[in-house]
This record gives sequence, C-alpha cells and structure tokens, in this order.
Amino acid sequence: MSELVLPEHFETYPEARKKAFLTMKELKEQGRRIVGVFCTYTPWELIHAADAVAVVLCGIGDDNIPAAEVRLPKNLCPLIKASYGAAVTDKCPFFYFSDMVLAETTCDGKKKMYELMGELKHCHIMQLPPGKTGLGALDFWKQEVIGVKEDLEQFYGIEITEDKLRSSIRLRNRERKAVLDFFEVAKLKPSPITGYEISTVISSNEFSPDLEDKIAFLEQRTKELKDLYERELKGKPSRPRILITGCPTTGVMDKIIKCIEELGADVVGFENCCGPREKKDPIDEAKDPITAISEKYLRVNCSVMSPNPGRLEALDVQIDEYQVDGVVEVLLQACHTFAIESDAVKTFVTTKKHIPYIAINTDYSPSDQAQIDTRLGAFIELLQ
Ligand code: BJ8
Repeated sequence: MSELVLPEHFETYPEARKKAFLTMKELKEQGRRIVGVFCTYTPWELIHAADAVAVVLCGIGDDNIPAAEVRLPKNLCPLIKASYGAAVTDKCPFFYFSDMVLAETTCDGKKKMYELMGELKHCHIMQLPPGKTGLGALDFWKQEVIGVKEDLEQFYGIEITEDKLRSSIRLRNRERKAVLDFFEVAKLKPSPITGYEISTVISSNEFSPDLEDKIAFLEQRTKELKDLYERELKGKPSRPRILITGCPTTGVMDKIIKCIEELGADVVGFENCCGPREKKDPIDEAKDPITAISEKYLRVNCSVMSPNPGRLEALDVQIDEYQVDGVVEVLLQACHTFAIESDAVKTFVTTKKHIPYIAINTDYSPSDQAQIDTRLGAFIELLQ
C-alpha cells in the first residue's frame, strides 16, 4: 500500500480532529474498507456485508461554511454547506479517508450538493422515491438497494453473499437494540442522563469500526445509568421534560440541547434522526435480505417523504412514553420540508397532546444565541 498522507494543514487542526484523523489513518493502514454515509436511509447492512466500515461524514461546524459558500448559495441549509465545506477543505477525517460515499436524493439541496461532492470522490447516489406508499415505490427503492450492492461489489471487486447479508442484518439489529435501550434510559423520571450526554455518546459512537465493541459499551453504560437511577434518583422530583423534533441536531448540540439543560429543563427524547427513529424498527430477519432491507429503510419517517403520517404517529407514542412536558422543534435555515411540516407538528402537539410547543429557526452561527436563550428561557418558565 502506498504511504497514507495526512492533509496539508493537519498540524493546525484542533486536538479532537487530529485524533479522529489518526484513528481513520490507522484503519486504512490496517487495510479496512471505509464508506462515508450521511443519512438514515442508508442501508448500512450492505456496507457491513462488504466488510467495510460505515462512517458518518461531518455535517457540523460553522467554520466549514465559508469554503462551501464559494460554490453553494448562502441561503442553504447549514448541514449541507458544512458537509461540503468539511469535505472540500480536508477537515472531515471520515470523508478524507473514505474510499467512496453512499449518498441519497433526500432534499433538493443535498442531492445537488452531492453533484459537487462527486467531483472529489466516487459518490454513489441512491434515488429515493418521493413517497413511501405510491405506485411502485417499494419496487423502485428495491432496485436502488440492489444498485448499491452491485456498486459496492464492483468498486471493491467482491461478492456480497446472502449469508453475509443475513449476518449483517442480525448484528445491526443487535446494535439497534443496544442503541435503543440506551436512549430509553431517559424514559426514567427523573432521567439519570442529560440529553447532551445522549447526543454526545450517540454521535461519537457513529463511526465505531467494531460494532461488537459499540454494543458492549452501550450495554454497560445503560446498566450503569439504570443502577444510578435505582440508587440515587428514584422518587426524586423531575425538571420539565423536553422532546426535540425536526432537523438533525448534531450541529446545534451546544446551541440548543446544552442551552435547554442549562436553563433548567431535561432533554429526554429525540424525534429526529439523532434519536431512536430507525432504531425502533428492526429488519425482518426471516425475509429475503434485500426485500427486508428495502422495506425497512422505506419506513423511515423523514419530512422529505410525502405524505409522512408516520412522524406524527411516532411523536404521539414518544410524548407519552417519555412523559414529555414540552416539544422543541429545531428548524435549520432553508430546510423547507421540515419547516412546512412544522405546522402539522405544532397543531398535533398543542391540540391533540395538549402540551406547549416552540419552533427554533437557526443555523450554525453563534449570532442568534442570545435570542434563542431568551425564547427557550421563557418556554421553560412556562413548563415549570
Ligand atoms: S432521513 S432528516 S438524515 S434527510 S439536509 S432535510 S436539515 S435541508 S438531514 Fe436528514 Fe436523512 Fe431525512 Fe434524517 Fe433539511 Fe438540511 Fe435537507 Fe436535512
């Protein structure tokens, strides 16, 4: 193997980023295959069955945006701009060391950005049907899933066998269960874990190369938190309990999740792609693997699907299960699908579940932090 080179400005990077680069470099030096991914629709089982590691690519960081705005419009979702900016400036260790990217046509901004990203690296773009139930939606999507399998086989010169797929499905279902159990610790009242810790643990574990290690870590932490609850928290009063919904929140963890908790409430649930959305829905292990994988991922409740009634159904269940007092919807700048759906979400939360709702429109810049603090502070006061 030719020697792997670190990015030109590596020495100027913050320590955490340097560490991630070195971890990824080590993986490559071990000869591991690495596939970058972005979205919950990605069929991870196919990547795993190709003996590759799936890594979630960076879509955070205000500092990644100026480089993206050289080619992308300013009035675009920060997640899209940060993803391209981190890739084009060699600041995302996962993109830098991935062999290829598995992307998807979810929202318009992302799918057009992938055309630019494809100039940097091989991007396989899965075409999503516009709805889950429309005529031929599943057949269409199944062909796309087969297309991913064929591209992985051709790209790596391998064969993804049915046995490999079945064992990947079983392992990923176990991982789903471990992640779900970890999220569900916050159902306890009072919650033994902050929403900030939940988000940090989940996002830092997303690129774990060994799923068995990840499962063991999560099972251990879940047990510790349950013990802590029994020992010290059971029967104690709870702070107001918040559920987060809307766009992914990894890029605004400090700005919103930490802020809510510093203002006196607990973030206990996430009805977004940083939460248990797809973890609650295992893949059917008895069916033909390609059919089961296709059916499973087509059930994801994302606002890019029209119609998308599953999201309100999930909210209904989660608000009850997590004993939620108020809902905070995070809307990233220029995310039209979630912004439009927010009207239905607000109506559902306030008139069917009879609890307060607030929408926060934001991006990755710190400029609106004071305004967010004020609005969230008033919202939490209402819940106390
Ligand atoms: S399955 S939520 S991860 S698309 S990038 S849609 S915020 S304008 S991320 Fe997502 Fe997959 Fe759906 Fe989940 Fe809006 Fe921004 Fe688009 Fe976004």
